[in-house]
Amino acid sequence: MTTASPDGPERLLARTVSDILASDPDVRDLLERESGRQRSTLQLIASENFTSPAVMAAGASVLTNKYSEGYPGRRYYGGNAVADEVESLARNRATTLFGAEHANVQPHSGASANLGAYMALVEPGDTILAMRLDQGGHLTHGSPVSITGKLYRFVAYGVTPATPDGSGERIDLDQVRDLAKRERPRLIVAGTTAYSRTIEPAAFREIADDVGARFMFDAAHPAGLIAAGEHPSPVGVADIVTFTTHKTLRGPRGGAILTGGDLAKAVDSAIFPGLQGGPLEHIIAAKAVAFAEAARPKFRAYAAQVRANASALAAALTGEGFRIVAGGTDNHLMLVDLRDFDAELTGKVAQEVLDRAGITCNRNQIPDDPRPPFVTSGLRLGTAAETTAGMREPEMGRIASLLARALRHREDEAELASVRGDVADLCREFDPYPDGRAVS
Ligand code: DSN
Repeated sequence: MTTASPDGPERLLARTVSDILASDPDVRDLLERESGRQRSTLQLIASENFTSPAVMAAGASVLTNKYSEGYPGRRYYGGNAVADEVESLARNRATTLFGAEHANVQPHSGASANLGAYMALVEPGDTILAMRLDQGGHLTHGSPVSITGKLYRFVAYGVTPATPDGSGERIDLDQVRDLAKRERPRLIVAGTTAYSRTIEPAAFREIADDVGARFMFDAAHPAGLIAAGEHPSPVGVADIVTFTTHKTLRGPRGGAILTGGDLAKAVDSAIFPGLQGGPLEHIIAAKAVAFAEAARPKFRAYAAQVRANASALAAALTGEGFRIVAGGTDNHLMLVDLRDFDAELTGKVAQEVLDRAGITCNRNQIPDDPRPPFVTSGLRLGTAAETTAGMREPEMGRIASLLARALRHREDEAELASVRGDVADLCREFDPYPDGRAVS
């Protein structure tokens, strides 16, 4: 016999989001449209993925109702017995997954995680050495338009020049070393948003040690690859590792920080009360689900396939006449230089054309791009999402040919409609939510 009322939480959890949102058809219809868009077009944005229904269910749970300022065992509100267990579970799963001593799972985003790491490691006005945004870095690595660029004195390194054989456009470690010796930063940051090659944490550690700097690794992009052993782990090498949970790691939208026990208190205080208020315990529950999923052997196979698919896509695009920055990819993403394919084609136009053809990606500056950031000469593509949907190497060839067809015939609406139809057929074969639970 059950004592739950028909509208109690148990009942709500048993229903689909669409059923529940019958009371708000405006929002229900928007969610259904977005679900349809994600499932009928190709998702090639390198920072996106399809979470499991279990991750989504935890993120849509009753924990959204709970205030839990503080940390497990030290909260400023009552009623946190369950929230404490949820957050402890997420922390334990994160430390086990990555082999870290301490995890803070409260950052609402990668940007919050990075700011928290800076607050734990340096003082306003201190010098930080990080990668230039237009060479593959991130806004929070000191862009003048980010609060990070206003609070700290950033000095930037970049990549080596492009070479015809593809051996260039690698992080310029000689430049990192020279700048570190000249500028004496308190902190060196490794980590990128648009870099297709492996980043060696040990090389940065050595430079940081030479100049007495701390070392932070922003693993937002490769976190899932690191968890699966498909990218060298910065854990135990860097003083602090920040990451997002929604990219290759395939969890809910959010951030996290890993560190040794020595910096645990500084990191925790930086996030709360330093930067944030109440943690999102529903999202923390979803992070816990994702950490457990990423610990399974199936996830290791997934991450290996993500990389194999990225290599296959890069090779197929090269065959279509595109230049791949840095000559290819070691990870889940690639930067496509459009100029060899068509000197007139900008990243902005390519992104818009591909949107019309049902291929979702983002324009991106390539290293030393002659065009401004809003226009660009490149596209960034990633394979994390469509690998989740089940695609493998043969589908990467189909994607490259669809993408090239759309861009070659970009003035021809009938041809774009035909590509869109072929994209929809491909997506029907590889539906990430085959039982229709995209919003539940
Ligand atoms: N917006 C993320 C990305 O696309 O890589 C970085 O914050």
